[in-house]
Amino acid sequence: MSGDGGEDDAPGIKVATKTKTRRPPMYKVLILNDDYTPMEFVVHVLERFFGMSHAQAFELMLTVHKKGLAVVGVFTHEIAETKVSQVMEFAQRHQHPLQCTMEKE
Ligand code: TYC
Repeated sequence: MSGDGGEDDAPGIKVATKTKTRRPPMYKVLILNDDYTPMEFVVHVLERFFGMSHAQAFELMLTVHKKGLAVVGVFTHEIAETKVSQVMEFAQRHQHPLQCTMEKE
C-alpha cells in the first residue's frame, strides 16, 4: 500500500501514519415514571446500579416522578445494555412495573 510507510514506499523514507482515535457511540439510559413502583424502590435502584448517593437518587427519582422520565447516565452500548437488563430484572423480581430503556445520544 502506498503512503503507509510499508515495504512498497521508497526505501529509507518513513511516511507519517496518523491513526485516528474514535470515541465510541454513547447511549443514554432513561428511567420512566409509572403510578405503581414505590418511590423508595426507585431510589434504591439508582443507588445500587448507578452509584448515586441517597440525596442524588432521591432528587432524580422526584424529577422522574414529576416530569415522566430522566436520563440516569450515559454509557457505551455494552454498559448501557447491562444497566437496562439489571434494572429490568431487579424490578420484575420485585414485581414492580418500573421501565428502563436506552437510546443513542
Ligand atoms: N410515580 C411513582 C409513585 O408515585 C414513583 C416513581 C418514580 C415511579 C420514578 C417510577 O421511575 C419512577 N409511587
